[in-house]
Amino acid sequence: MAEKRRAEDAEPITAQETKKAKSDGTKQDDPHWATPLSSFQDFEMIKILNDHPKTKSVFVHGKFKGREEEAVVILEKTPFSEETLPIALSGETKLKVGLKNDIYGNYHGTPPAQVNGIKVSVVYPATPKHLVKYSQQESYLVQETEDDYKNITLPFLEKEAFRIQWVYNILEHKMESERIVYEDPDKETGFILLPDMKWDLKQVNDLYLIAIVHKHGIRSLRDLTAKHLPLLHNILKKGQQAIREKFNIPPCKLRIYLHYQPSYYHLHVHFTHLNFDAPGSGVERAHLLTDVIEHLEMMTDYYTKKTLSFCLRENDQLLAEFKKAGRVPEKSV
Ligand code: M7G
Repeated sequence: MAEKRRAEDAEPITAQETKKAKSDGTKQDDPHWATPLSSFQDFEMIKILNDHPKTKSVFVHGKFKGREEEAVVILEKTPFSEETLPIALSGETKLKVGLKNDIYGNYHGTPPAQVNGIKVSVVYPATPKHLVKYSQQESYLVQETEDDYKNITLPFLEKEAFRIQWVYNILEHKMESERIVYEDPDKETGFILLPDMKWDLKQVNDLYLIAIVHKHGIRSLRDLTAKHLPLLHNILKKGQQAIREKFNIPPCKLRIYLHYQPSYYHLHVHFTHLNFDAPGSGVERAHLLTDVIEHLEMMTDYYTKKTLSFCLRENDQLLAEFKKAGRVPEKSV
């Protein structure tokens, strides 16, 4: 079963299904999971994978009644916005007193539904790799040399990477085309800029967009050389411009970076609001695009040669490969 799932991950299966669904427009050609959900009526929780009180989010593993495939559901409370505050601070919000002492009071508030929404992300069908990705696990810092990349990481990625059909769907305008903020269609230096799945667009405080390059075959930071500089400059300049025009956020309020390791090995750049502590924006994973550009300007094979550090988690198969090669100390306490 595990083998079968892995093969499905590597082999994009949804392209034909999406095309089929488009060609005659009939619902029955869609896989059942292609239809958006309207509630969690048939959802059965199996397990809480992870829970973050600080970000007020929870990751849940579950199933839909009568369906074989499993799902990961992510629930997250959203930040307040200036526009909705007047509703939250109106007579429509009911208050129940918890404590009242002199000038101090604590209440449990129940605001009206329109300001009480939560952000919901669903991965369905979720593969075993998604369950690992979203589970709480111990992390270990790994230092990947040029040789480690060639001998451990690259062979692993070639057979095990997450499938990136969702990326091709965006690039081919099959999915999310109405969400595109900016597109440069050039095959070499072009990209699509659109809201990241993690952003609900309700407020700009947690703005999160991604730029996905049109060019295929650039897996990650490791593949970048000076020949990609026009592409990177283009993403930086036009991405900043588009965000200023559309969301009125100046470049000095944006954190623009690449992940290493990414989850999806088709080059993309993250644009987040500087005030937003986005997951994955720490020094062990985020590489500022401006730094990347400067390093490549100084040395074309900088990212081929550089030892790169990143965290791997306990159940991550890549960690097992590093351990097998004797490149991570066994449980260092
Ligand atoms: P990453 O660095 O490869 O991995 O970033 P991460 O998910 O571990 O950060 C990929 C980015 O693409 C993430 O920020 C995801 O939230 C985002 N993303 C993933 N999917 C499957 C989608 C999608 O279907 N649509 C959009 N718009 N964004 C996605």
